[in-house]
Amino acid sequence: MATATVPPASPAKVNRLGLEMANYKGNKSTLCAGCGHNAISERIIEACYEMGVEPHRVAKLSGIGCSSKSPAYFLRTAYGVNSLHGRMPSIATGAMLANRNLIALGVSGDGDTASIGIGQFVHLMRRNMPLIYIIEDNGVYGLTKGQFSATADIGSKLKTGVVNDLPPIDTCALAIQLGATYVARSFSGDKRQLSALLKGALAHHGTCMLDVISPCVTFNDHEGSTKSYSYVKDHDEPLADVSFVPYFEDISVDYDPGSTMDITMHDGSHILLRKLAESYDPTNKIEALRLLTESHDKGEIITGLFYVNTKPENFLTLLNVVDEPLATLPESKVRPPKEVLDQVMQALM
Ligand SMILES: Cc1ncc(C[n+]2csc(CCOP(=O)(O)OP(=O)(O)O)c2C)c(N)n1
Ligand code: SF4
Ligand SMILES: [Mg+2]
Repeated sequence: MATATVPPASPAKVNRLGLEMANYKGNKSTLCAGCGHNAISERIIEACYEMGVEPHRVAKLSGIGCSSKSPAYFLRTAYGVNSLHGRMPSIATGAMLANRNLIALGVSGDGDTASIGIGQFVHLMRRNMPLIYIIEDNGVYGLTKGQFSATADIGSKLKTGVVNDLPPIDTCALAIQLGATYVARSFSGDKRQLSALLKGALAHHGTCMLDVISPCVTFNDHEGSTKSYSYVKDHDEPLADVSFVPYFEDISVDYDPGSTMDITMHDGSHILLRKLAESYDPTNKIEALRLLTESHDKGEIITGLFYVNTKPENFLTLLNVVDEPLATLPESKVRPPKEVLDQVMQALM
């Protein structure tokens, strides 16, 4: 009897660590189909795979909201804390102080960040803690059925017809003003730009703040909304074409230095910014704030890398935090000897 020959399965593609894309995935998403947050999870999976990030070194940190649920849908084998509403910055700070070898990946929402969590957010931004802080920004509280958040634009309309009459908080302008050292805005529907910005963030050793406009298909994707897919597509003004070349690949792209800016990141990777509007300089804080104010007044949604500064020391270096995780330090290093305690007691008597 003739037997059919089965062709051998082609080997799965692997990254520089020998891991497959599947190693970077998470649980099946329970978010609405078409939610922008799902697309952001996909970009995180790809960016970590392509950069060869070790999943067990990542700490996924979030608050409360549909956005804050999304770390369950990527990097299954990473650490994860889905914390309290608006409190992700404290949990992230504690995790990084306890183990500076971790790669902190914080995911928040516009409500989680700009409403209940604004106090925590502003203090995190002034510390230059090594952390990637992603705001999945849909202008509403998706999880609690679509009330306006503090990033909703003036004049934006809810499905019920309610119009927002308060000015939005621009989280990028706030982060730049406060001291974050890598600040960008992107759109969940722009695969290329978001991917490059995420990889740049993975190469940066300070506070990265990425505001990603991420439409809520259930509560904020209708006519009159300024965070719907169609509105963002019509008003998106990319500041530059962003490319990323990791340190482990040759920078063999041909580019004209007159129209392209090359930024070398902490790990030796490069971010290439092509066709910068009026020779925009993303290392100039004042220019970044001016650009954001002007584009907001014009009603544009400007996207791209607004500000980067690789010079300031990060919080862990500033505090002289030891290289080893605190949990693995021997007792001899963490416990003062009896004589020292006796001396303290004596001094108090
Ligand atoms: C202390 C506290 N206050 C209020 C809530 C209710 N609540 C849950 S999620 C949420 C807002 C979430 O909005 P956002 O962060 O924008 O996330 P999205 O669901 O839009 O992704 C609120 C107000 C809560 N869980 N805890
Ligand atoms: S309610 Fe909105 S934010 Fe929440 S999962 Fe659905 S589409 Fe996404
Ligand atoms: Mg939201």
